[in-house]
Amino acid sequence: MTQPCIFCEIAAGRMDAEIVHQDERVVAFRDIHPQAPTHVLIIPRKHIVSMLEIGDDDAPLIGHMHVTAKNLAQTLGLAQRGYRSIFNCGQDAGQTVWHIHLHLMGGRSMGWPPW
Ligand code: D5M
Repeated sequence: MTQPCIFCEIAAGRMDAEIVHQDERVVAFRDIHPQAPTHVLIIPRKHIVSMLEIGDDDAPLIGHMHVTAKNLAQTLGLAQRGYRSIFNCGQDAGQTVWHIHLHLMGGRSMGWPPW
């Protein structure tokens, strides 16, 4: 039997997560392995395996994820110094969970490029 998608389980409320925002299209919760003082994942309720799978119809959803990141950056106190938002797509980018998620990170200075 195939394993259920853990992010679908969180979105459905069947798996615990520290949720910081949810609406009809997205859920945002704290990353269990934070890479910054504030590290939140914003996921769509719709199961999309990777950013390679999005289509034109998903453009409003992806836009809503970015607006949600901006709103959360403001409410979580990241607006003044800034934040980073990242989609990891595929193996070389380090994607490990196969349900798209926008990382929102802030609370420390970050380097570039991200090796
Ligand atoms: O990032 C996947 C991220 O997902 C990684 O930073 C850990 C996080 N993660 C994995 N499982 C959970 C649960 N159950 N709650 C919260 N955060 C989780 P990627 O871009 O795929 O490398």
